[in-house]
Amino acid sequence: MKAAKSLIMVLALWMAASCAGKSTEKSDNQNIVAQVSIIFDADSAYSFVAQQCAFGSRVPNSDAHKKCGNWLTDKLRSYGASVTEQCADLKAYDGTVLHARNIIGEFHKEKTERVLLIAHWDCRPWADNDPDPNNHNVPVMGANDGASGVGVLIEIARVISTIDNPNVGIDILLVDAEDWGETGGNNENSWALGAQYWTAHPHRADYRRPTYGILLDMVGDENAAFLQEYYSRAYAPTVMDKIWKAAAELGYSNRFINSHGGAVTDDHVVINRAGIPCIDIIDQRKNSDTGFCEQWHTVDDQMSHISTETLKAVGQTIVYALLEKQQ
Ligand code: AHN
Ligand code: ZN
Repeated sequence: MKAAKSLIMVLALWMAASCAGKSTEKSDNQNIVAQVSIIFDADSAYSFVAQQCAFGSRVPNSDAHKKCGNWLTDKLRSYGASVTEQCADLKAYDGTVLHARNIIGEFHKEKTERVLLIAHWDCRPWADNDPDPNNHNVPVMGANDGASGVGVLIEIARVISTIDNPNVGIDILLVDAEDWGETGGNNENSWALGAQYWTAHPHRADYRRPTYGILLDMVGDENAAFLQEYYSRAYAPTVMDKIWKAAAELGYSNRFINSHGGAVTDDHVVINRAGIPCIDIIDQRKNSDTGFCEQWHTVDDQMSHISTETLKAVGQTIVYALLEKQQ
């Protein structure tokens, strides 16, 4: 019953979004505001975060990593994406060879207008920001740092599977080997190895470059604060304005804050340098030493800090931005 009802809602929404001549863009978008809460199921997103954690820490070369990668691929396929697994042996800064796997799910390949949605699915091998030095070699669970963004994107994949003819095509890029980087110092290239590989080696020869990109990183914490990250503002101000405006229209200005954040070395920098304007929706804290939440790169990055409300704010904002009439 619930499924039938939400299908009708999606159809109504899609008709509203495509009947430009019959009503104003404004009322179409108000209609969408009313509907996104039904379409994006935050409990489902939460369960996708939990399911990744249930494999254990998804550190490259581990059994949990392999199993979770298989699960992500299967999930995207089950929602109708055309999935490519891009495998590569990547050398980390400490010499370790990472058997990395980028997972790309493409929806509606025929559409020329495309949006790229990105999250990293690997976990950091060391909780080197933990207050207890005994934990510095323990792998991070990454409920927030990794699994949260991926969970939101798998739920968005489920949403897309319910829509017949969206006005944009969506590419979901789950990048590997983001978090094996060198803390401190200036070894910027030690991070985001999977994204670096993908920009240097398109996953298929005739891959059409998307119009813009949105990276989700640490989007699940109960006290999340999405400040306007520096590189995102510099490279992709139009995308940033679109997303912050969408959040405001949905009533999420408490999470998507109109305030400038710091510069974060992350997958989006690599993607911007490859010519795709891309923002990073990332939880930044002005009053913390690291610039991130307290649990960042500690053994306490666990499901207990993940909030359905935060996942909902992020997921609904993105779905809204994808559905709204292009301006
Ligand atoms: C640095 O700490 C240099 N960048 C943060 C990128 C990151 C790590 N995101 C999640 N984990
Ligand atoms: Zn990290």
